[in-house]
Amino acid sequence: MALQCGIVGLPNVGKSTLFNCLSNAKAQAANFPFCTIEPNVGVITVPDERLTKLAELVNPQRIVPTTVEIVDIAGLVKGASKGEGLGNKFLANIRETDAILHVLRCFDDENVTHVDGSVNPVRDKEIIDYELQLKDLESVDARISKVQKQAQTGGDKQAKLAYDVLVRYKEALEQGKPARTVKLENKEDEKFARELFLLTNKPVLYVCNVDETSAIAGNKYVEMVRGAIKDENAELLIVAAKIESEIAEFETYEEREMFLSELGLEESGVNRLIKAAYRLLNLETFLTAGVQEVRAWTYLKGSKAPQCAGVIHTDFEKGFIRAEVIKYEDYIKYKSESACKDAGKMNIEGKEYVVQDGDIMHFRFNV
Ligand SMILES: Nc1nc2c(ncn2[C@@H]2O[C@H](COP(=O)(O)OP(=O)(O)OP(=O)(O)O)[C@@H](O)[C@H]2O)c(=O)[nH]1
Ligand SMILES: [Mg+2]
Repeated sequence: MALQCGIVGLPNVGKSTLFNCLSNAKAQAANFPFCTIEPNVGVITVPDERLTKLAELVNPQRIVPTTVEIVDIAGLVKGASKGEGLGNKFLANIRETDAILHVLRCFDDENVTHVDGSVNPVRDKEIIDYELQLKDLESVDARISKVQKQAQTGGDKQAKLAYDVLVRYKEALEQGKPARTVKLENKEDEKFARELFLLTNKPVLYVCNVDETSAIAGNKYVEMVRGAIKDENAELLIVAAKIESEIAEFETYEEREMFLSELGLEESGVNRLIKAAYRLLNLETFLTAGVQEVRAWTYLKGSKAPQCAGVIHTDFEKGFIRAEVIKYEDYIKYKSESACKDAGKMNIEGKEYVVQDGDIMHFRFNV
Protein backbone atom coordinates (compact mmCIF):
# COMPACT_ATOMS: atom_id res chain seq x y z
CA MET A 1 0.00 0.00 0.00
CA ALA A 2 1.64 3.18 -1.14
CA LEU A 3 0.57 5.94 1.14
CA GLN A 4 -0.91 8.89 -0.78
CA CYS A 5 -1.03 12.51 0.37
CA GLY A 6 -2.86 15.34 -1.39
CA ILE A 7 -1.70 18.95 -1.19
CA VAL A 8 -4.28 21.72 -0.69
CA GLY A 9 -3.99 25.46 -0.18
CA LEU A 10 -4.71 28.85 -1.72
CA PRO A 11 -3.03 29.72 -5.02
CA ASN A 12 0.56 30.95 -4.82
CA VAL A 13 1.25 29.78 -1.26
CA GLY A 14 4.02 27.40 -2.34
CA LYS A 15 2.27 24.08 -2.95
CA SER A 16 4.21 23.23 -6.08
CA THR A 17 7.40 24.51 -4.46
CA LEU A 18 6.79 22.10 -1.58
CA PHE A 19 6.03 19.33 -4.06
CA ASN A 20 9.35 20.03 -5.74
CA CYS A 21 11.23 19.91 -2.51
CA LEU A 22 9.65 16.55 -1.73
CA SER A 23 9.69 14.63 -4.95
CA ASN A 24 11.88 14.05 -7.93
CA ALA A 25 9.04 14.78 -10.32
CA LYS A 26 9.18 18.45 -11.21
CA ALA A 27 6.14 20.66 -11.08
CA GLN A 28 6.00 24.15 -12.48
CA ALA A 29 6.19 26.64 -9.61
CA ALA A 30 5.90 30.31 -10.43
CA ASN A 31 4.77 33.60 -9.04
CA PHE A 32 1.31 33.70 -10.46
CA PRO A 33 -1.88 32.36 -8.98
CA PHE A 34 -3.24 29.21 -10.65
CA CYS A 35 0.12 28.23 -12.02
CA THR A 36 -0.88 24.60 -11.51
CA ILE A 37 -3.88 23.36 -13.46
CA GLU A 38 -3.32 19.67 -14.12
CA PRO A 39 -2.42 17.66 -11.02
CA ASN A 40 1.22 16.67 -10.49
CA VAL A 41 1.86 13.26 -9.01
CA GLY A 42 5.21 12.47 -7.47
CA VAL A 43 6.56 9.38 -5.78
CA ILE A 44 8.90 9.88 -2.86
CA THR A 45 10.97 6.98 -1.64
CA VAL A 46 10.93 6.94 2.13
CA PRO A 47 14.48 7.44 3.35
CA ASP A 48 15.42 4.79 5.90
CA GLU A 49 19.02 4.36 6.91
CA ARG A 50 18.26 0.92 8.32
CA LEU A 51 17.80 -0.29 4.75
CA THR A 52 21.25 0.90 3.76
CA LYS A 53 22.90 -0.65 6.81
CA LEU A 54 21.13 -3.97 6.28
CA ALA A 55 22.04 -3.99 2.61
CA GLU A 56 25.72 -3.61 3.50
CA LEU A 57 25.48 -6.88 5.42
CA VAL A 58 23.23 -8.80 3.06
CA ASN A 59 24.50 -7.59 -0.33
CA PRO A 60 21.16 -8.00 -2.06
CA GLN A 61 20.51 -7.64 -5.79
CA ARG A 62 18.31 -4.66 -5.03
CA ILE A 63 17.19 -2.36 -2.25
CA VAL A 64 13.51 -1.43 -2.27
CA PRO A 65 12.42 1.42 -0.03
CA THR A 66 8.78 2.01 0.69
CA THR A 67 7.14 4.98 -1.05
CA VAL A 68 4.75 7.82 -0.47
CA GLU A 69 2.83 9.44 -3.32
CA ILE A 70 2.18 13.16 -3.33
CA VAL A 71 -0.51 14.79 -5.43
CA ASP A 72 -0.16 18.52 -6.10
CA ILE A 73 -3.30 20.21 -7.38
CA ALA A 74 -4.51 23.67 -8.34
CA GLY A 75 -5.04 26.30 -5.66
CA LEU A 76 -8.50 26.69 -4.16
CA VAL A 77 -10.01 30.11 -3.58
CA LYS A 78 -12.92 31.49 -1.63
CA GLY A 79 -16.07 30.60 -3.56
CA ALA A 80 -14.40 27.74 -5.43
CA SER A 81 -17.48 25.61 -4.84
CA LYS A 82 -19.45 28.22 -6.79
CA GLY A 83 -16.97 28.19 -9.62
CA GLU A 84 -14.61 30.96 -8.47
CA GLY A 85 -11.02 30.55 -9.58
CA LEU A 86 -10.64 27.16 -11.19
CA GLY A 87 -13.69 25.84 -9.32
CA ASN A 88 -13.38 22.77 -7.14
CA LYS A 89 -13.69 19.87 -9.56
CA PHE A 90 -9.98 19.12 -9.35
CA LEU A 91 -10.51 18.11 -5.72
CA ALA A 92 -11.60 14.77 -7.18
CA ASN A 93 -7.89 14.16 -7.77
CA ILE A 94 -7.26 13.92 -4.04
CA ARG A 95 -10.48 12.13 -3.13
CA GLU A 96 -8.82 8.81 -2.45
CA THR A 97 -5.67 10.00 -0.73
CA ASP A 98 -4.87 8.92 2.83
CA ALA A 99 -3.99 12.33 4.20
CA ILE A 100 -4.12 16.02 3.38
CA LEU A 101 -1.13 18.33 3.41
CA HIS A 102 -2.54 21.78 3.97
CA VAL A 103 0.02 24.38 2.89
CA LEU A 104 -0.15 27.79 4.52
CA ARG A 105 1.78 30.83 3.43
CA CYS A 106 3.78 31.99 6.45
CA PHE A 107 6.32 34.15 4.64
CA ASP A 108 6.40 37.83 3.77
CA ASP A 109 7.44 38.69 0.25
CA GLU A 110 6.02 41.71 -1.51
CA ASN A 111 7.00 40.22 -4.82
CA VAL A 112 4.85 37.14 -4.40
CA THR A 113 1.18 37.94 -4.94
CA HIS A 114 -1.28 36.83 -2.29
CA VAL A 115 -4.74 36.27 -3.77
CA ASP A 116 -6.34 37.94 -0.76
CA GLY A 117 -3.93 40.84 -0.59
CA SER A 118 -2.20 40.13 2.73
CA VAL A 119 -0.46 37.35 4.59
CA ASN A 120 -2.79 35.74 7.12
CA PRO A 121 -2.52 31.96 7.37
CA VAL A 122 -5.43 31.57 9.78
CA ARG A 123 -7.84 33.34 7.44
CA ASP A 124 -6.43 31.29 4.56
CA LYS A 125 -6.90 28.06 6.48
CA GLU A 126 -10.53 28.93 7.17
CA ILE A 127 -11.17 29.64 3.49
CA ILE A 128 -9.76 26.27 2.50
CA ASP A 129 -11.53 24.40 5.32
CA TYR A 130 -14.81 25.94 4.25
CA GLU A 131 -14.33 24.99 0.62
CA LEU A 132 -13.42 21.43 1.56
CA GLN A 133 -16.51 21.21 3.75
CA LEU A 134 -18.70 22.44 0.91
CA LYS A 135 -17.21 19.87 -1.42
CA ASP A 136 -17.99 17.16 1.13
CA LEU A 137 -21.49 18.51 1.57
CA GLU A 138 -21.94 18.19 -2.20
CA SER A 139 -20.93 14.51 -2.06
CA VAL A 140 -23.07 13.83 1.02
CA ASP A 141 -26.14 15.47 -0.52
CA ALA A 142 -25.70 13.51 -3.71
CA ARG A 143 -25.54 10.26 -1.74
CA ILE A 144 -28.52 11.19 0.39
CA SER A 145 -30.72 11.73 -2.59
CA LYS A 146 -29.76 8.26 -3.85
CA VAL A 147 -30.63 6.36 -0.68
CA GLN A 148 -33.31 8.50 0.92
CA LYS A 149 -36.29 6.79 -0.65
CA GLN A 150 -35.15 3.25 0.08
CA ALA A 151 -34.15 4.18 3.60
CA GLN A 152 -37.44 5.81 4.49
CA THR A 153 -39.95 3.55 2.82
CA GLY A 154 -38.62 0.01 2.54
CA GLY A 155 -37.01 -2.34 4.98
CA ASP A 156 -33.65 -1.88 3.27
CA LYS A 157 -31.28 -2.16 6.22
CA GLN A 158 -28.20 -1.14 4.28
CA ALA A 159 -29.88 1.99 2.93
CA LYS A 160 -31.08 2.88 6.40
CA LEU A 161 -27.57 2.58 7.82
CA ALA A 162 -26.15 4.69 4.99
CA TYR A 163 -28.84 7.30 5.39
CA ASP A 164 -28.30 7.68 9.13
CA VAL A 165 -24.55 8.11 8.72
CA LEU A 166 -25.01 10.57 5.87
CA VAL A 167 -27.39 12.69 7.87
CA ARG A 168 -24.91 12.95 10.70
CA TYR A 169 -22.23 14.13 8.31
CA LYS A 170 -24.61 16.58 6.73
CA GLU A 171 -25.42 18.12 10.10
CA ALA A 172 -21.78 18.51 11.06
CA LEU A 173 -20.77 19.97 7.71
CA GLU A 174 -23.66 22.41 7.73
CA GLN A 175 -22.46 23.65 11.10
CA GLY A 176 -19.07 24.32 9.59
CA LYS A 177 -17.42 21.33 11.21
CA PRO A 178 -15.18 18.87 9.40
CA ALA A 179 -16.47 15.33 8.90
CA ARG A 180 -13.75 13.99 11.20
CA THR A 181 -15.57 15.46 14.20
CA VAL A 182 -18.37 12.91 13.72
CA LYS A 183 -17.69 9.91 15.93
CA LEU A 184 -19.19 6.72 14.60
CA GLU A 185 -20.04 3.90 16.96
CA ASN A 186 -19.63 0.72 15.00
CA LYS A 187 -17.46 -0.98 12.42
CA GLU A 188 -20.18 -1.13 9.79
CA ASP A 189 -20.74 2.62 9.93
CA GLU A 190 -17.01 3.23 9.83
CA LYS A 191 -16.64 1.06 6.78
CA PHE A 192 -19.40 2.90 4.99
CA ALA A 193 -17.87 6.24 5.99
CA ARG A 194 -14.46 5.28 4.64
CA GLU A 195 -16.00 4.55 1.30
CA LEU A 196 -17.44 8.04 1.13
CA PHE A 197 -13.89 9.43 0.81
CA LEU A 198 -14.79 12.71 2.46
CA LEU A 199 -11.96 15.22 2.29
CA THR A 200 -12.54 16.60 5.76
CA ASN A 201 -12.47 13.10 7.20
CA LYS A 202 -8.83 12.64 6.27
CA PRO A 203 -6.08 13.36 8.75
CA VAL A 204 -4.45 16.69 8.07
CA LEU A 205 -0.89 17.88 8.32
CA TYR A 206 -0.44 21.65 8.29
CA VAL A 207 2.67 22.73 6.45
CA CYS A 208 3.73 26.26 7.33
CA ASN A 209 5.78 27.56 4.45
CA VAL A 210 8.27 30.03 5.94
CA ASP A 211 11.21 32.08 4.71
CA GLU A 212 14.65 30.64 5.25
CA THR A 213 15.44 32.61 8.39
CA SER A 214 12.42 31.06 10.12
CA ALA A 215 13.17 27.49 9.09
CA ILE A 216 13.91 26.36 12.64
CA ALA A 217 12.05 28.52 15.09
CA GLY A 218 9.12 29.51 12.91
CA ASN A 219 7.66 33.01 13.13
CA LYS A 220 4.58 34.92 14.23
CA TYR A 221 2.49 33.40 11.45
CA VAL A 222 3.39 29.89 12.56
CA GLU A 223 2.34 30.78 16.10
CA MET A 224 -1.01 32.02 14.78
CA VAL A 225 -1.53 28.70 13.04
CA ARG A 226 -0.46 26.74 16.11
CA GLY A 227 -3.05 28.60 18.15
CA ALA A 228 -5.79 28.05 15.60
CA ILE A 229 -5.30 24.29 15.35
CA LYS A 230 -4.61 23.42 18.97
CA ASP A 231 -7.88 21.53 19.35
CA GLU A 232 -7.50 19.63 16.13
CA ASN A 233 -5.81 16.31 16.18
CA ALA A 234 -3.30 17.49 13.58
CA GLU A 235 0.42 17.82 13.06
CA LEU A 236 2.18 21.05 12.17
CA LEU A 237 5.36 21.15 10.20
CA ILE A 238 7.58 24.13 9.43
CA VAL A 239 9.22 23.99 6.01
CA ALA A 240 11.15 26.67 4.15
CA ALA A 241 9.94 25.24 0.87
CA LYS A 242 11.72 27.62 -1.49
CA ILE A 243 15.21 27.17 -0.14
CA GLU A 244 14.67 23.47 0.44
CA SER A 245 13.51 22.98 -3.13
CA GLU A 246 16.76 24.63 -4.22
CA ILE A 247 18.77 22.38 -1.91
CA ALA A 248 16.93 19.34 -3.26
CA GLU A 249 18.42 20.14 -6.69
CA PHE A 250 21.95 19.29 -5.56
CA GLU A 251 23.27 16.00 -6.85
CA THR A 252 25.07 14.62 -3.87
CA TYR A 253 23.87 13.77 -0.44
CA GLU A 254 26.91 15.55 1.10
CA GLU A 255 26.10 18.84 -0.62
CA ARG A 256 22.50 18.66 0.48
CA GLU A 257 23.52 17.90 4.05
CA MET A 258 25.93 20.81 4.06
CA PHE A 259 23.36 23.36 2.92
CA LEU A 260 20.73 22.02 5.29
CA SER A 261 23.07 22.32 8.23
CA GLU A 262 23.86 25.88 7.22
CA LEU A 263 20.16 26.56 7.65
CA GLY A 264 20.41 24.83 11.01
CA LEU A 265 18.36 21.86 9.86
CA GLU A 266 19.34 18.35 10.79
CA GLU A 267 16.87 16.78 8.45
CA SER A 268 15.38 17.76 5.12
CA GLY A 269 11.74 18.69 4.71
CA VAL A 270 11.09 15.35 3.01
CA ASN A 271 12.29 13.39 6.00
CA ARG A 272 10.43 15.52 8.48
CA LEU A 273 7.29 15.44 6.42
CA ILE A 274 7.34 11.70 6.01
CA LYS A 275 7.93 11.17 9.72
CA ALA A 276 5.07 13.48 10.58
CA ALA A 277 2.77 11.76 8.09
CA TYR A 278 3.69 8.36 9.50
CA ARG A 279 2.94 9.55 13.02
CA LEU A 280 -0.30 11.11 11.96
CA LEU A 281 -1.45 8.01 10.12
CA ASN A 282 -0.15 5.57 12.72
CA LEU A 283 2.21 3.90 10.30
CA GLU A 284 5.41 1.99 10.92
CA THR A 285 7.90 0.07 8.83
CA PHE A 286 9.00 -3.54 8.95
CA LEU A 287 11.86 -4.93 6.90
CA THR A 288 12.63 -8.03 4.92
CA ALA A 289 16.19 -9.08 4.17
CA GLY A 290 17.06 -11.63 1.51
CA VAL A 291 19.72 -12.01 -1.16
CA GLN A 292 17.28 -10.89 -3.83
CA GLU A 293 16.13 -7.81 -2.04
CA VAL A 294 16.31 -5.86 1.15
CA ARG A 295 13.04 -4.07 1.47
CA ALA A 296 10.96 -1.80 3.68
CA TRP A 297 7.20 -2.24 4.03
CA THR A 298 4.62 0.09 5.52
CA TYR A 299 1.99 -1.24 7.91
CA LEU A 300 -0.56 0.08 10.36
CA LYS A 301 0.86 0.29 13.88
CA GLY A 302 -0.52 -2.44 16.10
CA SER A 303 -0.95 -4.94 13.25
CA LYS A 304 -0.33 -8.58 13.99
CA ALA A 305 2.04 -10.80 12.03
CA PRO A 306 -0.55 -12.21 9.58
CA GLN A 307 -1.77 -8.73 8.57
CA CYS A 308 1.80 -7.65 7.97
CA ALA A 309 2.36 -10.75 5.88
CA GLY A 310 -0.69 -9.61 3.91
CA VAL A 311 1.05 -6.34 3.08
CA ILE A 312 3.51 -8.38 1.02
CA HIS A 313 0.93 -10.68 -0.54
CA THR A 314 -2.62 -11.66 0.34
CA ASP A 315 -1.61 -15.35 0.06
CA PHE A 316 0.95 -14.80 2.80
CA GLU A 317 -1.83 -13.73 5.10
CA LYS A 318 -4.22 -16.52 4.14
CA GLY A 319 -1.63 -19.26 4.49
CA PHE A 320 0.24 -17.76 7.43
CA ILE A 321 1.97 -20.33 9.62
CA ARG A 322 4.50 -18.39 11.64
CA ALA A 323 7.01 -15.56 11.46
CA GLU A 324 10.70 -15.54 12.23
CA VAL A 325 11.57 -12.21 13.71
CA ILE A 326 14.95 -10.58 14.25
CA LYS A 327 15.27 -7.16 15.83
CA TYR A 328 17.11 -4.70 13.62
CA GLU A 329 19.72 -3.96 16.32
CA ASP A 330 20.46 -7.66 16.71
CA TYR A 331 20.91 -8.12 12.98
CA ILE A 332 23.40 -5.26 12.91
CA LYS A 333 25.21 -6.65 15.94
CA TYR A 334 25.48 -10.28 14.78
CA LYS A 335 25.73 -9.42 11.07
CA SER A 336 23.72 -12.29 9.58
CA GLU A 337 20.54 -14.26 9.95
CA SER A 338 22.38 -17.45 10.88
CA ALA A 339 24.52 -15.69 13.47
CA CYS A 340 21.37 -14.20 15.01
CA LYS A 341 19.84 -17.66 15.09
CA ASP A 342 22.91 -19.15 16.79
CA ALA A 343 22.83 -16.37 19.36
CA GLY A 344 19.18 -17.10 20.10
CA LYS A 345 18.09 -13.79 18.65
CA MET A 346 15.63 -15.13 16.13
CA ASN A 347 12.18 -15.45 17.62
CA ILE A 348 9.48 -17.67 16.28
CA GLU A 349 6.19 -15.82 16.53
CA GLY A 350 2.61 -16.84 15.86
CA LYS A 351 -0.63 -15.22 14.77
CA GLU A 352 -0.93 -13.00 17.81
CA TYR A 353 2.47 -11.34 17.53
CA VAL A 354 2.21 -7.55 17.26
CA VAL A 355 4.86 -6.42 14.79
CA GLN A 356 7.22 -3.65 15.95
CA ASP A 357 8.82 -0.88 13.92
CA GLY A 358 12.12 -2.10 12.47
CA ASP A 359 11.40 -5.82 12.87
CA ILE A 360 13.07 -7.95 10.24
CA MET A 361 10.41 -10.44 9.27
CA HIS A 362 10.53 -13.77 7.55
CA PHE A 363 7.09 -15.24 7.02
CA ARG A 364 6.38 -18.96 6.74
CA PHE A 365 3.18 -19.82 4.98
CA ASN A 366 1.57 -22.42 2.79
CA VAL A 367 -0.88 -21.87 -0.01
N1 LIG B 1 9.89 34.33 -0.71
C1 LIG B 1 9.37 33.12 -0.81
N2 LIG B 1 8.75 32.77 -1.94
C2 LIG B 1 8.20 31.53 -2.04
C3 LIG B 1 8.28 30.60 -0.97
N3 LIG B 1 7.63 29.47 -1.36
C4 LIG B 1 7.19 29.71 -2.61
N4 LIG B 1 7.54 30.95 -3.03
C5 LIG B 1 7.24 31.57 -4.32
O1 LIG B 1 5.85 31.72 -4.43
C6 LIG B 1 5.45 31.56 -5.79
C7 LIG B 1 4.32 30.57 -5.88
O2 LIG B 1 4.77 29.27 -5.56
P1 LIG B 1 4.06 27.94 -6.14
O3 LIG B 1 4.74 26.81 -5.47
O4 LIG B 1 3.97 27.96 -7.62
O5 LIG B 1 2.59 28.13 -5.53
P2 LIG B 1 1.31 27.19 -5.64
O6 LIG B 1 0.71 27.14 -4.29
O7 LIG B 1 1.65 25.88 -6.26
O8 LIG B 1 0.38 28.05 -6.57
P3 LIG B 1 -0.76 27.60 -7.64
O9 LIG B 1 -0.25 26.44 -8.41
O10 LIG B 1 -0.91 28.81 -8.45
O11 LIG B 1 -1.96 27.28 -6.82
C8 LIG B 1 6.70 31.15 -6.57
O12 LIG B 1 7.22 32.30 -7.20
C9 LIG B 1 7.63 30.65 -5.47
O13 LIG B 1 8.98 30.85 -5.83
C10 LIG B 1 8.97 30.98 0.21
O14 LIG B 1 9.09 30.20 1.18
N5 LIG B 1 9.48 32.25 0.24
MG1 LIG C 1 1.04 24.99 -7.99
